[in-house]
Amino acid sequence: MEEMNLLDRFEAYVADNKKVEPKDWMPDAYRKTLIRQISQHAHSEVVGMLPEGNWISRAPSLKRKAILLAKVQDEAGHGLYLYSAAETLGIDRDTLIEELLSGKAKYSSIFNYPTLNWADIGAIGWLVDGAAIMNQVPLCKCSYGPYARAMVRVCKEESFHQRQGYQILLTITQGTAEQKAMAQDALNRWWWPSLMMFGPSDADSPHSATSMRWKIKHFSNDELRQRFVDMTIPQAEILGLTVPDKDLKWNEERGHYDFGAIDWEEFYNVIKGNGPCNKERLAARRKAHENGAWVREAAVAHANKRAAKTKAA
Ligand code: FAQ
Repeated sequence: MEEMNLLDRFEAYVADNKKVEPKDWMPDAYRKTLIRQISQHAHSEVVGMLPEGNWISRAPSLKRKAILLAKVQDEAGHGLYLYSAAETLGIDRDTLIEELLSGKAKYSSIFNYPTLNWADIGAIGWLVDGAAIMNQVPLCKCSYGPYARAMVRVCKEESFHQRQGYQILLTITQGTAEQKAMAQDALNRWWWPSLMMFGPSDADSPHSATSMRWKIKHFSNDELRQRFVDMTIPQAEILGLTVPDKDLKWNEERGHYDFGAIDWEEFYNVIKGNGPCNKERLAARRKAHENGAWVREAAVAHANKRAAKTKAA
């Protein structure tokens, strides 16, 4: 039997739903696209702390504050798991952080929108975490072992996040007419950016075909976006809120909701760095990085001291 070359063997291996581990042979393009996706995902978790962090000191009660604080800390944890997963591919964390801070690396478009009022915190949990789960549950089956395993825990936590957001909105929508209007306003502003989180439509998604063949992605951007719309509309109805899309309607034949056209110009503008908060977000991350320099230096000094002690012993 003719021997299969490494690439063919790799393709057959992932097609068989087997996991690739850090020391296994993998094509350069597989490694590269995973570093790209996992690091972008890690940056998103970390930058994603900023819009909600903005409301920790202004949460309406001690209980809401404690919940929000825990959620934002969870996002930091997700960033750490994901940076660690990316590092197993042979890239170091300093390089990844440098790529974020220099503006070279992308992070999710959604975190470049402002949080203007408390209802926005509900909308982020409900829609942004809801979209994140829809996209990330299939990643628990990603062909790359360390990423898939990290995603299991991330998804459990995101599920709690989604519920806390929905519960905030459920409370607000049962309040005064003014509170209900605040919730509607939040939905109006977060709806379309949440749909954009799934990425460009399939016809314009350069990475999807290969990533699906390699079982990094199991569903296309449009498939997941459609699932999200189908799941979310009944939830909006329970809240008594209206999704800001005049073209939205149930399509009996397809068994899905039809929805209006996404403003892709806005999406590409945001990912190019020109969204409402891109500059503010990167400035905040740069400042946090500078302020944390002494912690990194102290950790290195401590590690060196311990290493010297072990050597001397
Ligand atoms: N924003 O060919 P595709 C969260 C880029 S975490 C910015 O379709 P792919 C938790 C894409 O990178 C949210 N850029 O690419 C949380 C590529 O650019 P490149 C983040 C985007 O990789 C909640 C180009 O467009 N989740 O929310 C976006 O096959 C609440 C072409 O796109 C993940 O990262 C976008 N929305 O599919 C935290 C999940 N979409 O690299 C705090 C993992 C696309 O060639 C509070 N990632 N681009 O320069 C994925 O599943 C995929 O990477 C996609 C994009 C689906 C995002």
